[in-house]
Amino acid sequence: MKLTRKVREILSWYESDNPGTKSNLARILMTGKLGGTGRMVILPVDQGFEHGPARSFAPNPAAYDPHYHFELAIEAGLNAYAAPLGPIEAGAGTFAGCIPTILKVNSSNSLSTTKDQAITGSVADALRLGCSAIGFTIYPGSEYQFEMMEELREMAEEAKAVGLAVVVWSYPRGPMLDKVGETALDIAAYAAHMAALMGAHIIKVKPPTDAIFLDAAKKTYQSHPVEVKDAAARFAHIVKACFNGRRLVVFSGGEAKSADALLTEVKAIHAGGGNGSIVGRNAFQRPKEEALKLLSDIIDVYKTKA
Ligand code: FBP
Repeated sequence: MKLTRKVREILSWYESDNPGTKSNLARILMTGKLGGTGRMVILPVDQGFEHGPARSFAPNPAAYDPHYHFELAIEAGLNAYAAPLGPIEAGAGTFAGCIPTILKVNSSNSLSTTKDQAITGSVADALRLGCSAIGFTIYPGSEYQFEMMEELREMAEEAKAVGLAVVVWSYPRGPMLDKVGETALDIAAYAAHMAALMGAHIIKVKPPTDAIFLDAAKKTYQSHPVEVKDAAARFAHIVKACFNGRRLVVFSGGEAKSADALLTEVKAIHAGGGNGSIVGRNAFQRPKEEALKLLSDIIDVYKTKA
């Protein structure tokens, strides 16, 4: 396979990585309908852990079957499918080599009263299952943030040593952050930047709102304003926080919403220079045909020239 100039440029940003990790990044970037463009759409399905099975899959019962998600990601022409150990194992044989997979190696659940994550997969699992990357969540702001960051440091070192890529979900939450704070622009940029600082190849954050949360940051945002009311400018600010665009950054789809609302957000990500979307509930909670249409519309947005 010949890599496009865009993908070669992206790979050149990862100056320290070995050929294995670069090949796995290339695999993700060259797969699917957006292959070669530098943009990505990824299907993440770890909501069974995060929210429980009924909240996740009852709206579209076909999604209780782990094979369903592999098929959805492949049929939609996505770049990759991310999930915890069990679901990846459940389709690993049937779908070997069909789509790059990202093994989510830590998870939280709704029965916990603390903002922490358990390690639920390993680098050895990722290799055994033919995954291209490990996926790891940190909660900047949590009482356990430093433990999570130290776990990420260890697992990222191990993953990179054996040629895997590292995808970091950076989700601010914890005692000092209320709901507004969790997705405020300054906090989202801070979370994205910390993932970059920790050596993530691909950074995943939630779309930022127009709020500025930290008092300490407000003065700077006043003297160096960002057009916070313009969604594309907010996404561009996050891209800047990811080493001025030298790290890939994708944005989550969030709770189920209308196709129009999601597409409006995707257009802003595209205009702001984000690398794409990681859309879970908005994909697998819709009937398959509807999901395929929505994913195809999202892909079409990313295919247009920015
Ligand atoms: P969605 O597109 O369904 O929001 O998925 C993205 C994701 O990061 C999942 O990987 C994760 O399970 C979920 O969001 C967590 O959502 P929340 O933090 O809102 O509970």
